[in-house]
Amino acid sequence: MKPPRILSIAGSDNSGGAGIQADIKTITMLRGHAMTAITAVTVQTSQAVLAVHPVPLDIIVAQIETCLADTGVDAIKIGMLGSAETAAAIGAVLARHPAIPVVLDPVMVASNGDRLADAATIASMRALAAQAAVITPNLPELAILADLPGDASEDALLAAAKALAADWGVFVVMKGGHGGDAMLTDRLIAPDGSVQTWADPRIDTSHSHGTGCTLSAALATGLGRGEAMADALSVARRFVRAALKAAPGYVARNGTMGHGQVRLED
Ligand code: PXL
Repeated sequence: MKPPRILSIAGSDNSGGAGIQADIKTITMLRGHAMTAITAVTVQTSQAVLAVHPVPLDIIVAQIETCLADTGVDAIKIGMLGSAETAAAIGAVLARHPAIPVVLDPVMVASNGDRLADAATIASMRALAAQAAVITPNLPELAILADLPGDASEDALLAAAKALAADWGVFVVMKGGHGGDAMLTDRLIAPDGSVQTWADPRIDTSHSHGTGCTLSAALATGLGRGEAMADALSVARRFVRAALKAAPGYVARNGTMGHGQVRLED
């Protein structure tokens, strides 16, 4: 079988740990063919996003359309959108390709704490979510999508995730990384409200820059290969955990994961 063709629509992280760069490494390590539509060029360090340079809308759309028309696309991962207009334009393209599974990572804040989406972009994410096969919010992102306060209980967040899954007809991966427990629990909520749970000891590292990008790119790669949602998520979680354990530690904190060192077959 040929490698699955995975299109990442996301922002560039010049530090190489997150965004498009994390996606290309992840898709490649999982034996997919990575293609890109860059929405914005960011300038960032492990500590801060210093600048965001949006890519013109027609160039974003042209990057997507050429991949679809030429190589072909088995699955799409969407990360940083950059603007509400970009989200709407991507939605219009996706509407013409309803058979391609879409993983939407509702990127709002970089792991160094800087914002990557304004209020209008977040509002337009909701419309895009209804076109996705699966969305992958962390706990703060889920609270914002569901209009809950930032200190909402995990029970309230789970109920909200079930409601979003039903309303939008999507799977919701409720990522537990921002929870405080020593056991990290990720949940997969199906549109019918059924829940599958994965729990593992939290990996003790401060180098978690790019975990969300990496998980969503890995999930897209599995879906593009034709794997069922739960199977693709299992592999994606293993990939993230292995890359976290392999983080090289170039900087004091919030450094890159070790994508290139992952050997899942070991
Ligand atoms: O992980 C969120 C994210 C998404 N996209 C880009 C990023 C980051 C975090 O740093 O840089 C481009």
